[in-house]
Amino acid sequence: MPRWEALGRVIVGDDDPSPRVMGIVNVTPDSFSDGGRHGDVDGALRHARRLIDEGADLLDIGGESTRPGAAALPAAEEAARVMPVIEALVASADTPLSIDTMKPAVARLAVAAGASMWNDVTALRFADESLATAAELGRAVVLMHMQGEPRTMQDDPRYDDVVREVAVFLAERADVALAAGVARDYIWIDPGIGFGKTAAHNLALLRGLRAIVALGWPVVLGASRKGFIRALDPAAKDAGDRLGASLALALAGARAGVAMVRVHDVRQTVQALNMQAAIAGETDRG
Ligand code: HH2
Repeated sequence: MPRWEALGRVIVGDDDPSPRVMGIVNVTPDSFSDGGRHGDVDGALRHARRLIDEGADLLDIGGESTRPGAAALPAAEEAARVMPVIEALVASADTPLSIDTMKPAVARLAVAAGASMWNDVTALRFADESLATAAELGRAVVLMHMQGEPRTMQDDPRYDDVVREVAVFLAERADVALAAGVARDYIWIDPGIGFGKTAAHNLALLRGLRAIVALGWPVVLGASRKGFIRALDPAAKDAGDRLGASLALALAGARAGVAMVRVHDVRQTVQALNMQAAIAGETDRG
């Protein structure tokens, strides 16, 4: 297993088998109710600080929604949303930051301001210069699987064997990143729950998660509040109603050996992971 430290914290490579918790901070106009750009930045900062207090090991800052049907956003506008938040957090907190963007220009600005990780849902396929930029930036990079593109990915996703196809894709993208000059210790993979997948595909991937972990790269699992939870609980129309399933998903990820879970509900996730670890006797935290 690789080893990765960010801002002096060991994120991968220590003895703790529990996954690290990545808290989600969305800086999109509709993500904080007070509206307006300034309100968004203040709201995002308040939210980020709360997630740090709740025990987030890393924060994932995103300015572009990847929800099915979401409109594309120019890089300058995306940067204008996320950069004030990143700059303020770098100046005031010592929690490592990840930039959730598919655009190399935004990743470049975020890393220059102090971000430790580039989380790219396109696995460095969005722009011709993505691979070279990741190598040049010399930071951790998350390579996520997605079938199709965000606008249309949920139209009719198809696989013969979703676990095998996602594993082959991720192994290939990790090799491509290595060949482009990204350091071995910086490569992360992510099965991309909900990205061009039906509920059955997502469940098959969760069942087969050990095969993704067995590829040997640290795995991020992002399943928190995802839409497929409605396949089990159609009444959970509101994403905030999906906490129970989100915790079950994080615990399943931990049992399969993922290195990080990307979640909205940091406090509850930390509590659930600590309890599972205490029961397993992995920790004296209990
Ligand atoms: N999911 C979303 C965004 N970024 N990154 C990784 N690595 N893995 C994921 O599963 C992942 C991700 C989903 O984004 P969106 O639907 O915009 O909502 P939110 O950011 O609130 O999760």
